[in-house]
Amino acid sequence: MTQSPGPEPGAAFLAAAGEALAAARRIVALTGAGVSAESGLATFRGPGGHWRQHRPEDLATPQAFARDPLLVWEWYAERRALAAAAQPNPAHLALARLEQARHPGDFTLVTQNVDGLHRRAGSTNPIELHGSLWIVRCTGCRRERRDESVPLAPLPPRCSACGALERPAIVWFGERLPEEALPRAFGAVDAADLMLVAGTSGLVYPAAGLIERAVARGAMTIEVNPESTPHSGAVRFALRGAAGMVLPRLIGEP
Ligand code: BV8
Ligand code: ZN
Repeated sequence: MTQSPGPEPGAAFLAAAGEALAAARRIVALTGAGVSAESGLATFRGPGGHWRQHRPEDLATPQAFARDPLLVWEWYAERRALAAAAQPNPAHLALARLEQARHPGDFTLVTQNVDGLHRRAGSTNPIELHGSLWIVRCTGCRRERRDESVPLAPLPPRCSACGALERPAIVWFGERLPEEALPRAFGAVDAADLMLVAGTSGLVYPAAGLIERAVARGAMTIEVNPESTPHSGAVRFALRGAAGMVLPRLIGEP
């Protein structure tokens, strides 16, 4: 266990983590809501986070949607509007540049975020474990379509093919992750010699299990977070700081 002592990682500690990153052959990165915080989007569990104002079971479960689809859609419509107005920040851009500097296949980005900011920053093929704000799925015929309109109208949307209610293609609590996403993510962790974890509390499973797997395999692990998490004691480098500040420096940008 190695941790930076202060509120920001010391230069030597950051440089050592940067050297480990530069020396890695295959990298997997896992991100959470914290990497979008500097774009102005709320996290879930922190101060001002979504779960400080709403109970997850009222908004992010299939039961909540069955009970009150309009309420759930209004919450997602608001988040779509905020995400559309937000811009990728230096953390997103650093991860996109890290991918560009590597051979295809030697870098995999796995995200729990649904806001689409990694793609907008230039990451080509992020594994979106919890789905996307920009895809809607029919609850009847299961057809999925990309819809980036803001505002989305009318609410709640209905399927033009079968007339059933559409829902956000987001993974709610108690739901299975998208087929392929989890095996792809675990495959990337198993192939990686370094895992970079940024902006996640590491509390939600199975995503958090990816961190545990990398640690168990003995991979080099770097966590970037202003706060400590349940994984901070297990990773090799726990870098305390904002992702938008730490990630660009970690990849060697001034
Ligand atoms: C399933 C919907 C099975 C979305 C979300 C094992 C143990 C215990 C429980 C479980 C377990 N396995 C499964 C469970 C149950 C449950 C779970 O994990 N519960 C936990 C909370 C106890 N998991 C599930 O239900 C999953 N499904 O297991 O299905 C199954 C099998 C067969 C058949 C059917 C089913 C589904 C999980 C998906 C949940 N969906 N929300 C939405 O609208 O977005 S979870 C929600 O949390 C978000 O999606 C988010 O992506 C995710 C993770 O949160 P974070 O991204 O980490 O955000 P958080 O606010 O927590 O933390 C932010 C961090 O950023 C903080 O650490 C902060 O310090 C840091 N930060 C702040 N600023 C910055 C920063 N870092 C860097 N820079 C900054 N500037
Ligand atoms: Zn349909």
